[in-house]
Amino acid sequence: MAYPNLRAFLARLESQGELVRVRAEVSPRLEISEIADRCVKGAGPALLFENVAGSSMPVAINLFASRRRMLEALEIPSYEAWEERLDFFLDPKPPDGLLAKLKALPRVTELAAVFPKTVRSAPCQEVVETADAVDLSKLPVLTCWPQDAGPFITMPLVITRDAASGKTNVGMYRMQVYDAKTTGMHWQKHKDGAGQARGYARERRRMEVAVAIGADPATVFSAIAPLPPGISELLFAGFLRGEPVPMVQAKTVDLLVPAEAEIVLEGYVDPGEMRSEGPFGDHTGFYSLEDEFPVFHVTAVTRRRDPVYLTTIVGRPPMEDGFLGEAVERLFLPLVKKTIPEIVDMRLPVEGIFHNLALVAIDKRYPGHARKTMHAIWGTGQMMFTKTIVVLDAGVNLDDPGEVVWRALTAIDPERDIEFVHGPVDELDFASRLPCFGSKMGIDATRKWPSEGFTRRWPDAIEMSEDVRRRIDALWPALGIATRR
Ligand SMILES: Cc1cc2nc3c(=O)[nH]c(=O)nc-3n(C[C@H](O)[C@H](O)[C@H](O)COP(=O)(O)O)c2cc1C
Ligand SMILES: [Mn+2]
Repeated sequence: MAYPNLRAFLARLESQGELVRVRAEVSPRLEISEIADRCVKGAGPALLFENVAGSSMPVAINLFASRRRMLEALEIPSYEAWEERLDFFLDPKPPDGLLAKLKALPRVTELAAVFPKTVRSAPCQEVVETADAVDLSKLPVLTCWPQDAGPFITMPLVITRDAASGKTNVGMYRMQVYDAKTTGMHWQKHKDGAGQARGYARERRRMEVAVAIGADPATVFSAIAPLPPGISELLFAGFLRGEPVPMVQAKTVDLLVPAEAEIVLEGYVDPGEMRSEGPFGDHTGFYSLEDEFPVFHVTAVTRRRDPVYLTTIVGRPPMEDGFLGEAVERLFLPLVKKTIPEIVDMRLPVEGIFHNLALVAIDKRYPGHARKTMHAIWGTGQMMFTKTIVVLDAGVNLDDPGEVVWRALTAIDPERDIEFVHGPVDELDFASRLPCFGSKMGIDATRKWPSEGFTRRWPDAIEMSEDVRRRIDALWPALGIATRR
């Protein structure tokens, strides 16, 4: 059974001792950040702040801030189990025999369940505020870091519709609160929300936007999933849930919003209007400096009677978004492997903040294969931003940074094995010579072949022989030697 909403997930975490309710009064200005940061860095619990200065709404944070809670949110026992489940759909083999056919049946009906369904009345519309009643200062929006330009809504599900195709997009783009009725809209130019806004700009039309804050965890997660444009996040959420996401018609804009959301902001973005956004303490661990971004005018707020405000903070890793990022990496790896089949494993170490470093292990089959892999990654969706790609031979444990450094650096002749390319880089990259455009580096750390011009002999890595190892294993207790490992 999928979580119907955010509060069901909170209840699950609480029943497992994974949630702490904070009753002391704290300020949404920096104080919640400091507590949440200590918690995530110290492998602490999810937090529900019940007494937030200046607001009657409780604040939920760090709900996804551990691997265990992330798996709980997605309702999968492990990332390996997910890969098996996905394989069934990506590589459907006709089941052999009646028993196998019957076993496959529930999985096939799972597919029918993914389409969002529309409902008529919804908890997210228990209270409807329009005109003068719209007041964003009632929300306990966090000011996250000392140099931030103001409070930022950090976990919004921004819902928009493509002017041409009519397809809905859901993306998580932070929103700086400017005043009671306006916010920034930080969709970066490579993202689907920005792409759809360009469509409205061409037609010189206002773009209706709805923003859900706090929903069932799979729906929240779907907003960060790097799906190709036109592939529905809500369909993906339905697939994750094994149940459709119930949607309801928004009150003042022609968009469907998650019926079980805590809070929904309705309004519009005028494609021509830009305003200074930031600085914002970002997931790079540095402040993203101010820049021009679109403005979101909020014309209505609908909400539950007693909404929970869901948020997160980003900053110097590890942070909550590192665990969300790991889930993206693990959930999408089976799909990446389908398009770049030589990839055996891939890791984006958390300090590499998603786009700075990808470690890739391949099953090398032909000369230049490592370089082909790099270019395939640079040509695939949001992986185009990857600043450094290290390609290694299969068999390396990518979870062990020591092993990766040893393997990669012994295998390279830098001038020969490093490839520089120019192209789009992440908008948050502050070191590139131009915003959004710079260079990227691929390191071919695979063993070099004669067919690649390497004619010297390549030595074996040192391993003790198995029979000696077994003999010493048997002898070990009698030797009276203590080692730490
Ligand atoms: C906590 C959090 C905050 C994010 N903030 C932004 C943001 O402000 N702007 C942005 O373009 N992407 C942001 N992202 C990343 C996008 O949500 C992500 O790239 C997503 O795939 C975009 O959806 P889209 O492909 O439909 O555009 C954020 C991700 C997380 C986890
Ligand atoms: Mn999208």
